[in-house]
Amino acid sequence: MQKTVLISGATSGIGLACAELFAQNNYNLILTGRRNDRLQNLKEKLSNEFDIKVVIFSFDIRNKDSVIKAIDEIKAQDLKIDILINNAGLASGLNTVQEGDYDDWEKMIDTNLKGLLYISREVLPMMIKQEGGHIINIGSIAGKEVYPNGNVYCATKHAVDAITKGMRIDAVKHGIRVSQIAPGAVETEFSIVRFHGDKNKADAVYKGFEPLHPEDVADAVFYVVNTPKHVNINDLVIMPTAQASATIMHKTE
Ligand code: NDP
Ligand code: 8X3
Repeated sequence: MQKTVLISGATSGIGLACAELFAQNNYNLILTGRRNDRLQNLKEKLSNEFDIKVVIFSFDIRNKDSVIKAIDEIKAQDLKIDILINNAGLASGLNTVQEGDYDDWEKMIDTNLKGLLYISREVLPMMIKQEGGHIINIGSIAGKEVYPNGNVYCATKHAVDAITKGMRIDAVKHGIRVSQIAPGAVETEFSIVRFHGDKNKADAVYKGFEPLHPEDVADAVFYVVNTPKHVNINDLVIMPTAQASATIMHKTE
C-alpha cells in the first residue's frame, strides 16, 4: 500500500530534497512550511510528475494552535501518517552568549525544539492508534559537539538528540520507530538564514571544500526509513568527507 510521509520544512534544503526523493519513490506527501507559494509550486510539480497525492499546509511551526489545526485537518481528511520527518529548523545568528540576541534565541528554541515537540505530540497518538510509524528527527553535528558562538543552536540540537532518545523509549511499546539523522555541513539556505540574509557570509561557509548536498541527507533518510521493519537506525551522523568534526574542515582555498 502507498505510504504517506509528512515532512516539516519542505520549502527548501533537506526537506525539499526529501519531498522529491519520496515522491520519486511513490510516497504520498504532506508538506509543511511557512512559504505557501513554494508549497503550491512544489505540490503542482510533484503531483503532475508522479502518481501520488500531495497535501500542503502552510503554517509557522512555532505556533502551537496552527500545528494542532493542521493535524486536525489531516485527521479530518482521513489521512494516515506513516512517516514523520521532523526537519523544520534554523540557526539564527552566530554570537557569544554575552552578545546574544534574544530574538535569535527565541526563534531557534521555539522552532527547533518546541515546534518539533508540538508536531510530534500531535502525530504520535495517530501512530499509536494505527499501531506503527516512523519518526525521523533531523538533528545535527551541532547536537553532538559544541563550537564557538554556536551555543544556543547547539543547545537546541543537543535537545533534539535527547528528545529522540526519550521519544524512542516512550514509543517502543507501540512498535513505532524513532531515528535521528545528524548531518555536518549541508549547502542549503541554512547559512543565509543564520547570517540574516548575508549571502557573502553564507557562501564563505561552503568555500574550499565540498559540503553535503541536501540530496545526500535525503538519501540517508530514505535508507533509514526503508530498513526492514524489525530494524531501527537509532542515530546516523553524516558528514562531508572534508569535514572531520564540527570545526575541522579540510579547505583547499
Ligand atoms: P533551509 O533553511 O534550507 O530549510 C529550512 C526549512 O525549515 C525550510 O523549509 C523552512 O520553511 C522551515 N522552517 C524554518 N522555520 C520554520 C518555522 N518557524 N515554521 C515552519 N517551517 C519552518 O535549511 P536546511 O534544509 O539546511 O535545514 C533543515 C534542517 O536541517 C534544520 O533542522 C537544520 O537545523 C538541520 N541541519 C542543517 C544542516 C546544514 O548544514 N544545512 C546541518 C545539520 C542539520 P519556511 O521558511 O518556508 O517556513
Ligand atoms: C548545521 C551544521 O555545523 O553549522 O546544523 O551546526 S553546523
